[in-house]
Amino acid sequence: MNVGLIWAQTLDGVIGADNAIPWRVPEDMAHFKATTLGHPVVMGRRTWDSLPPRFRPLSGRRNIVVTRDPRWVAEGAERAGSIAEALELAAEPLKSTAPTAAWVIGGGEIYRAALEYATTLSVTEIDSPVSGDVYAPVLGPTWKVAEDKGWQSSTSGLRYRIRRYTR
Ligand code: VY7
Repeated sequence: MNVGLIWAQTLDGVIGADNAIPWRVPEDMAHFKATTLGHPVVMGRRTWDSLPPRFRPLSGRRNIVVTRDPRWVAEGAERAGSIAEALELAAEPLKSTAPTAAWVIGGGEIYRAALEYATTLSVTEIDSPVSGDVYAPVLGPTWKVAEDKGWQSSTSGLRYRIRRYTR
């Protein structure tokens, strides 16, 4: 099973502020949904909390939440005690065929722990210098840009570009 990480960041690497994404780029949300739909998604408990309740669990996807709290439960989510356990859960077939890919969707602590398992990254760069308190992981030199859709203009007025990395 391939493991991908998907995030959106400013050019400075900011991905979050006060447990939220500090910009609104609808085209990136659509890209996020199209990329992850039909695949298991792995997220940290804080990211689960950050989703507006009406969007939890993320529809059309197995939602696996990583937390050290053994008593944590939420409707529509499966709990895992570590990234490794989450990826084992994600790889086990619920339907007739095993999943080909899982997507790790955040946040900062989870991206740093999951990077060693990943072979694909989808990184949206937002050209807006907003400040924040959570950062994207630092990428080592083995990661190469495999696709770059170039700068695009959002209806929000912000410029963004979507890059896929592989190694
Ligand atoms: C997270 C939401 C947050 C706030 C309001 C609505 C990239 C993104 C993420 C995570 C963008 C989000 C949502 C959007 C997705 C909808 C449900 C509602 C869906 C990420 N590149 N971009 N993100 N939702 N990990 N990586 O906006 O979600 O998918 O069904």
